[in-house]
Amino acid sequence: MSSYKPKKEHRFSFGLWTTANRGRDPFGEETRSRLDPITNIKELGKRNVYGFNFHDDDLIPFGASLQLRNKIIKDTKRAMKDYNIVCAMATTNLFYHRVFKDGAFTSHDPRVRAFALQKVMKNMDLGAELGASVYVFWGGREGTEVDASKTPEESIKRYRECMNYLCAYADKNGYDFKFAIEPKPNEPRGDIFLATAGHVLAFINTLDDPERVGVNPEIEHSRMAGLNTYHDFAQCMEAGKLYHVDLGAQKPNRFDQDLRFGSEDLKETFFVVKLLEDNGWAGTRNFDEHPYRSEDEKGVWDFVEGSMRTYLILWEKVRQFNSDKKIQQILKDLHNTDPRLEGLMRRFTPEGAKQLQQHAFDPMALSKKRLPYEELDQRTQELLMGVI
Ligand code: GLT
Ligand code: MN
Ligand code: MN
Repeated sequence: MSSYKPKKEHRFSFGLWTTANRGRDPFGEETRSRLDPITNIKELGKRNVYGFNFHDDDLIPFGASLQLRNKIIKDTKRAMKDYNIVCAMATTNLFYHRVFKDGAFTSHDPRVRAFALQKVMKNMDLGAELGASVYVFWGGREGTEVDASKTPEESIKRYRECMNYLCAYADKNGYDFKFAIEPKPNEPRGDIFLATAGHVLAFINTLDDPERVGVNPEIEHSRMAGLNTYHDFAQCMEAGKLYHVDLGAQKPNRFDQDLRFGSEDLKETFFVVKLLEDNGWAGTRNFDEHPYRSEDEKGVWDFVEGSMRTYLILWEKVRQFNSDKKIQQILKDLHNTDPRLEGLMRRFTPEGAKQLQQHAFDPMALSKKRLPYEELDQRTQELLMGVI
């Protein structure tokens, strides 16, 4: 571990769109040349990346002939075998083509919604063929700029109808991948429906098959909403709904920056890694981020290697945190126990409630317990800064 070299067993993965990102932004053209998907898969495999993710259009150009489609699928399978890399996750591009300019699942036009379903079903077939274990739904265009144009209630109903339809389709075909809905507050739409992990968690419970569906939280998207990513990921996990993760970095409350993992928010990122590793995360350690626009083609691979290296360093820091005597002693002292009161609180009984109502508390004495958070946080900081 101490060499911080990625291995296949670390289960790192990247979206093909991350490395193939050409640096285009709303104010400027591409700064890098096209990276074809087969070379992309090979280069990732060579660097001990375990898996790749793809949108239908990342692999097979929109509107490609059947002949071209079949050739690309054949080449993809060959590259996967030769470079020992799996297809970890599949998803659908329901945001790029102008047909989706006012949404896919939440478009007013039933023909657009039907086209979106057709596009998803087609790519689900391919995802299953390539062995993906997760299918992601990121509704980037599902939103509004003009609130008079759509009611959120109606849009959410349409969203639900499509998700129910696709769950049934996967079921009927015996596809065992999990579905993971990815929240984002805004960008490209002014406001996107299912804006945060909390929205998605609530939505899932209203679906016909809530078991199949979970959340794909993304560090950058939580931070765009000014939220604590660690808490977002943890609530999904506690609910048994963390089905996939998108790792990257982001300055809070700004445009979607998609920065390299760990480059902006080290302490929060450390706690995300700690959450995943302490709880035996079995999914992929997946990066969804972009190389800087100022990078050239070589820099793309520096970005890939840097992301994995940072993860492995933070993982090492997690081990150090978990075995640091001072930190562990502070944590132990914080967690005092009171078996009698804990027993009374575990479950309501009329008898227990009576006892609790009669219990004599001394709030002033309780408030005197020391909470040495200055020391705890300083120690954590020093550990992260590498001086202990
Ligand atoms: C897009 C978006 C990501 C999503 C991808 C899946 S595509 O780049 O910014 O957060 O995860 O559709
Ligand atoms: Mn994103
Ligand atoms: Mn993402």
